[in-house]
Amino acid sequence: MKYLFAISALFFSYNSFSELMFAEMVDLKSGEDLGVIEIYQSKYGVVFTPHLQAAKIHQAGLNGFHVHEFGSCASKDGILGASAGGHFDPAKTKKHGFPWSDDNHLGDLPPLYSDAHGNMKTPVLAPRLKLSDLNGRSVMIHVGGDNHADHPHVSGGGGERLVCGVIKKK
Ligand SMILES: [Cu+2]
Ligand SMILES: [Zn+2]
Repeated sequence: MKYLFAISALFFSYNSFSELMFAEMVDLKSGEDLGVIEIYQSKYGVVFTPHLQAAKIHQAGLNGFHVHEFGSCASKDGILGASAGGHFDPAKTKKHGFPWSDDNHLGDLPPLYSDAHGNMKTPVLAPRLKLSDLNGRSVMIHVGGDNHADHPHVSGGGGERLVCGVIKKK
């Protein structure tokens, strides 16, 4: 609820865009609300703007960030956030890579930057995505960075699922 005001303010600042989406992001371990990621279509692709305060995560630096296939953040088989499925991959490439290359998961995004206080505020751009791809999917933030390859570890070497939100229409 406390983010409603921020979302409305953002909506008005971006009102030249026909559509705005957002995800309310939850710490998968504690269930705590960490803020919103606001999502809009720019001329150059989809922009994800985080407004997150994740101090309890205590990790400055980059965190892997992806669109996952399903619009659920629930646990499954004892794994936090597993109901979100894998990285969104409509072309069935089964390959992890860069947000701007053509032969990998469409859901591969640039990582989100967190400062020493757990603030995530820096927007990222996904040039291949369209807003219409995102209805009913989720966004996931992982422990640690992302090397945008499947080597030496699959899916960019990202750690466990840390923060998740279902993408919704404003
Ligand atoms: Cu992910
Ligand atoms: Zn991927």
